[in-house]
Amino acid sequence: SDYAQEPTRHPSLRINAKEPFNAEATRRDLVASYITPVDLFLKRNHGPIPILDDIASYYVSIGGLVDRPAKLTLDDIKRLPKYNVTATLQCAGNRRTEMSKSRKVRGVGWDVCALGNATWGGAKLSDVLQLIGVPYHTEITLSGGKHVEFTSVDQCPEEKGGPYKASIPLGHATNPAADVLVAYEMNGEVLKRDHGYPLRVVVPGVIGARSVKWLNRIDIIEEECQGFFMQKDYKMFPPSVDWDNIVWSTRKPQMDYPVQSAICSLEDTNAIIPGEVTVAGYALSGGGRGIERVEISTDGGRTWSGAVRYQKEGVPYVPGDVTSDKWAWVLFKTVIDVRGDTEIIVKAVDSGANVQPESVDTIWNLRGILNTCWHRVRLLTIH
Ligand code: MTE
Ligand code: MO
Repeated sequence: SDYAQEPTRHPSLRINAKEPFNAEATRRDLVASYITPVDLFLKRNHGPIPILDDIASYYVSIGGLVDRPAKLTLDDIKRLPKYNVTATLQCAGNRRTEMSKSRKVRGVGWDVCALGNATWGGAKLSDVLQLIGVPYHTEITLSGGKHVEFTSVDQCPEEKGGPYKASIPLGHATNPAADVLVAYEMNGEVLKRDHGYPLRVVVPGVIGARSVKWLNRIDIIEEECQGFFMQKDYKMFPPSVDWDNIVWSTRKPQMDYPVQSAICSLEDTNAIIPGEVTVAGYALSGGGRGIERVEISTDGGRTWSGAVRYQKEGVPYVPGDVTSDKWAWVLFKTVIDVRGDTEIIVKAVDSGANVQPESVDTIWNLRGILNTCWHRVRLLTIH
């Protein structure tokens, strides 16, 4: 079968779909470290994992509306200045299972761990584009190019139109401060096959779907990418739109993700002995917005208390500070004293003062993306 040569994976992963392989870490594993080990990192695929081990003949074609089309080998990319960017990659489908409980949605079910935080090593896309004659901060080229399309080698099922593709606006791609990478390393090691070996794009602050793995082509194009995952998926619709009245063209492809947080030290329902309970998890927002507050409530959202946030253990997290990783999640931790049955709620506020919505119903959408409602877990006390 097409899936006869899949890589081996860590046995502790929670597998949500086997072929294509889609898996997430357990909650406790996910927040055990600020940097997610590669083995435990979200694996999100739409087809079999390609094998690209003939590096001598591998190259990325750069073309479209450019004067100097090029073929860049892995060495060409490695000769550009190398950057290490710590960025969280979150799938737009994170927490879909919970959304589906409110009203059924279509798509692979995910618990709260469809994300991971890694240090990606590679060249900046802005430098790659400069190499072929597109200067920094270009929103439109003389030949009318406005978007940068990434095409992969992996073959998605036929109805989803062949190789996986996505695009981002040219202004985003040519902004060196946006830290968009053509990456060849993950956590200081050569990128693993599951995560896009030999080259993948990493678009920090944007839903994972735009970070194309197993890069084959980069094209400057006039209109945004017309691929399935840009035009017929990963768009955010209001709750009134369902499969019988959807008009895909009425919405733009989703880019930034909204503010998000989840508790990972506890499952949805937990039997506990009364006493101190650790409430720990992650919070993040899109577009490079930091996390201003993480708040916990044990009275249904009437009152809230702040949780300690950190990235590096022992270093206070200050959103916007040059020492914090602007594209990365923050972890939080607090200890509460539990006397009887309790519901614990977490919500985060980002540096744009955006807050997670209280109820899933207000953000329900037919594809079950961007579930960012308050995250709740229940403690049932055993006496
Ligand atoms: N790139 C290719 N070529 N094929 C894919 O199926 N999935 C996308 C993105 N890039 C995908 C892809 C989606 S939806 C997500 S969330 C991320 O890759 C997941 O990256 P990861 O598996 O490295 O965590
Ligand atoms: Mo995704």
